[in-house]
Amino acid sequence: MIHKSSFVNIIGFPNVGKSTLINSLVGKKISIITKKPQTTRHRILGIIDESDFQIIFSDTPGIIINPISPMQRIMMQYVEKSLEDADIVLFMTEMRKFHFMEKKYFSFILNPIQNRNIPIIILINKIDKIGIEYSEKLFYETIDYWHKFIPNSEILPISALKKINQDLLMNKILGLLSEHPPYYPKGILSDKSERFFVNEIIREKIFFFYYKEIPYSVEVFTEKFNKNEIEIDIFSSIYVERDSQKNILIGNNGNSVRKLRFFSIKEIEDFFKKKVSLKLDVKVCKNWRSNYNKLKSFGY
Ligand SMILES: Nc1nc2c(ncn2[C@@H]2O[C@H](COP(=O)(O)OP(=O)(O)OP(=O)(O)O)[C@@H](O)[C@H]2O)c(=O)[nH]1
Ligand SMILES: [Mg+2]
Repeated sequence: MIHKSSFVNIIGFPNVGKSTLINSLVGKKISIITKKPQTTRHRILGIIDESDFQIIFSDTPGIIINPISPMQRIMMQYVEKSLEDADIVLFMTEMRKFHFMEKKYFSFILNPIQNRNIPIIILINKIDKIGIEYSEKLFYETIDYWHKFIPNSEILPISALKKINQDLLMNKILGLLSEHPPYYPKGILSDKSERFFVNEIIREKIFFFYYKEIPYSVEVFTEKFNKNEIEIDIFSSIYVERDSQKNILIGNNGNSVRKLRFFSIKEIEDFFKKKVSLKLDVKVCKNWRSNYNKLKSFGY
């Protein structure tokens, strides 16, 4: 039997819907989603397989043109690596007016892949917004822009949220897979650990409940994850950069962190399908985003 396997890497600017798509493709929420840009900080693999194929999807952080902090630089290394090892690139974008999107930005994306002549599918996401937030005219302008900018590329309008054209996308990907034995043991959903998913679920709730720079100043690190037949006992530390942020996170009489804990437990239970007991501790780790050693210890 011929077996096919390929790395299908999702790349794009922040907030276009990359994580929403990978979750929808693998059928489980392995990557957190928020309304705010720069939510995803890691490269996260989502793997699906059948007896005769295995597709390794990669979610990646949104492209930052001028990364400033060491953390942002590491995030962009994940994107670069993902461009290097892709067998197929899904470049995701949205309908927009193009005055910000200077062409020079795209050499970052196109150079590594065009040299290797690998297929790129341009996904125009959020087409469910046509007629609501975006005009049909803008939709056709967007298609036209990409046709002119990357001639011969495949362009597919989709909605990751509403699963519009997902079957079409899957069929295109299946048609492009290369003959190769499976890269990972069959049945593995992701390369990430159980602790990683806990960290991310808590981080998603922080994005939801806190404002401004707080979610960006936070890192979650799960110190303890003990699972038995019935329940999981978890202890996670939440690191912020300053004392003032710690106070905000905890809130008056601990009200804010209690709410965070409550909603985190709900989702962690849903993810692992087990009862969860969760202890949270808020700590200050000054300027962790700028400290390579700290970043390394957090798994970057
Ligand atoms: N209307 C609509 N909204 C969408 C669609 N796909 C994603 N979104 C929304 O867009 C926002 C960003 O989605 P994400 O999946 O987190 O985007 P991302 O590209 O992973 O963002 P970063 O990780 O920050 O780079 C969320 O509010 C999603 O609900 C879609 O097809 N239609
Ligand atoms: Mg994301």
